[in-house]
Amino acid sequence: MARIRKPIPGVDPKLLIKDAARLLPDPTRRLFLRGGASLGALTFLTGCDIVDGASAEKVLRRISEFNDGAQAMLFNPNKLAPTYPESAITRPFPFNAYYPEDDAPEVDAADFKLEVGGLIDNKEPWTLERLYALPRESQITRHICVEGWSAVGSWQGVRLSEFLTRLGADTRAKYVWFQCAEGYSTTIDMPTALHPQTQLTFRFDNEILPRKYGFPMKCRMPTKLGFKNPKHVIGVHVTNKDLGGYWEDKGYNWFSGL
Ligand SMILES: Nc1nc2c(c(=O)[nH]1)N[C@H]1C(S)=C(S)[C@@H](COP(=O)(O)O)O[C@H]1N2
Ligand SMILES: [Mo]
Repeated sequence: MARIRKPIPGVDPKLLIKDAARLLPDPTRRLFLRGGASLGALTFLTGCDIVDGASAEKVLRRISEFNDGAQAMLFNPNKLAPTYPESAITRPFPFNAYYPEDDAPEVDAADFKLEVGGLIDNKEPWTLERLYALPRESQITRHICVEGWSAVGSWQGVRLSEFLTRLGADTRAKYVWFQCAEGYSTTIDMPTALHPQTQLTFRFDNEILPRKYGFPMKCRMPTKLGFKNPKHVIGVHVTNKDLGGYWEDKGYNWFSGL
C-alpha cells in the first residue's frame, strides 16, 4: 500500500467520500460509514475505478441512482460478492505488496508445510500434496485495494470453511489469523472465514499461484478489501484473540468489509 498517498488528479478523497455518503440512502449510508468509508468501498459499490475527476463524478452519479435496501446487502456478511465472466479478467493482473515485486518471498514447494494451530483438533502441518487434494472451487471476482484501484481475477482453491472443518476448528471462535512467509499477517472475523466465497487459494487463472500473487497459497475473500487477502500464507490459527495484522497495526480499519 505504498501508493496510498498518491493523489488522484482533481479528486479530494475525503470530500468524495463525504459527498458519496450524503447521497447514499439509509441504511446503506450508516453501513458505509461504519464499515470504514473508503475509496475501495466506493469502487465496490459502483464498479468504477476512481482514477481522475471524471471517474469520481461517475461514482457520484451512480451513487445518486442507488435505491434503498439493495446496496445495503453488499455490507451483509451472508451476501455473495459479484462474480464476473472470463472476459472481464484484468490482464495483466496487478501486483501489490509493501515491497517491490522482486522482493516477493520464494517458498520452496518440496519441503513446505502449512502450520495450523489454535482452537483446532488436528494440528498436523499440511504438505502441498495434501492441500492440493482438497475439493476445489473457482471464482472470478473483483479484488479492491484501499488505494483506489481494483481488478478482476480468477482464483481456484478450497473453501476456507471446508478446510476449517478438516482441522476440526472451533467455529464459535471469533477470529482466524493468517501468518505469511515474509512477515505479513492479517486477522479476519469468523463470519468472513466461513463465508462461501472465502477461499484458501492455490491457483490463479487455473495455473499454480505465481510467486508474485502469493505462492504457495493465499486467502481470497472478495467481501474484504485487498489488504485483508494474505498472500504467501504459511500459518492459519483459529483464535479468540485479535492478533491484528501488518496494516491493521498501522491503523487501517480492522473490518474493511465491503
Ligand atoms: N503476504 C502479503 N500479502 C498481502 C500483501 C503483502 O504485502 N504481503 N499486500 C496486500 C495488499 S495491500 C493487496 S492490494 C494484495 C495484492 O495482491 P496481488 O499482488 O495479487 O494483486 O495483497 C495483499 N496481501
Ligand atoms: Mo491493497
